[in-house]
Amino acid sequence: PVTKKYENILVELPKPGVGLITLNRPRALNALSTALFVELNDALQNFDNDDSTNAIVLTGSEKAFAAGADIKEMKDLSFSKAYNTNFIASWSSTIPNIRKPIIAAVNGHALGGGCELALMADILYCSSSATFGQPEIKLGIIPGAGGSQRLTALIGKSRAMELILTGKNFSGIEAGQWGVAARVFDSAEDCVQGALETAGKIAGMSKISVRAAKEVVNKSQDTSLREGLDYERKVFHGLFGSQDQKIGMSAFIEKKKPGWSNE
Ligand code: CO8
Repeated sequence: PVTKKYENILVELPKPGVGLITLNRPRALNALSTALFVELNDALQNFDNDDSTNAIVLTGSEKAFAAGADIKEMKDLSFSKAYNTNFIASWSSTIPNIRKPIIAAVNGHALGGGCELALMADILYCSSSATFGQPEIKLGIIPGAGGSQRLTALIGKSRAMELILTGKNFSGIEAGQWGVAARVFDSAEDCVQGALETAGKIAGMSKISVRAAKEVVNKSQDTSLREGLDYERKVFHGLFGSQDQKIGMSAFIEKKKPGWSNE
């Protein structure tokens, strides 16, 4: 079942079509241990394979979304072990391959790997009191799960350099101003509710067009404009082979609510 019991995360189905994953290692401020990531990836893959789920919300607690990779676990790691086991790669390669939309609802600390995890989501919501940052430099390392790439693409080189070279944090309000967060809420509760509402709206769309939309927007992140436009048009053409295109357009003309077939 998608809502199986885990040690470090909670998994729920709070409304039709919406999966909710709550990081739940409160004593370590949701530090991302290997065990936590194995569970998170398992839960995400289960939702991705589940016919009744169409969108996923990922959140933490009011105090911490996640305070980074588990420093206690990394402290004695050697270069050869990190290199030979490709440390972090398997943790952070699952999320970008999840095909259903993931909305991160970020409250409290989202630091290091926690910030990077939030940046892997498709839509990021936060509360004004959230604290983002890439403090790795203070530990003698650098971001290792996309912070130097995704954050730089979002906020520009100069701001990203300043943050990554000094390890200073940025606020939820700045995240909104800089385009890191799509929406900024006054409280943690509103943030999670807002994310669930948006996920509910997405869950009411055709699964096929939701998948296609996520795929083409993501394509824009690592391709040229020309290739991206060609890709978008191919996928757009392909959707005229779906039943849901006929259902959606007929429902509009007949002024009815579409009853998607997801085919
Ligand atoms: N790892 C392990 N334990 C942690 C971590 C962490 N990242 N963060 C907090 N904890 C633990 C503390 O050790 C403490 O445990 P204990 O009670 O046993 O001493 C408990 O959580 C509570 O923490 P604090 O007492 O420090 O709580 P405060 O409210 O005083 O401070 C802070 C909160 C500011 C968030 C502080 O805990 C802090 O600075 N944490 C570390 C933040 C950090 O440096 N994060 C980056 C880690 S490196 C990293 O993420 C590399 C990225 C690799 C990619 C990851 C894959 C996605």
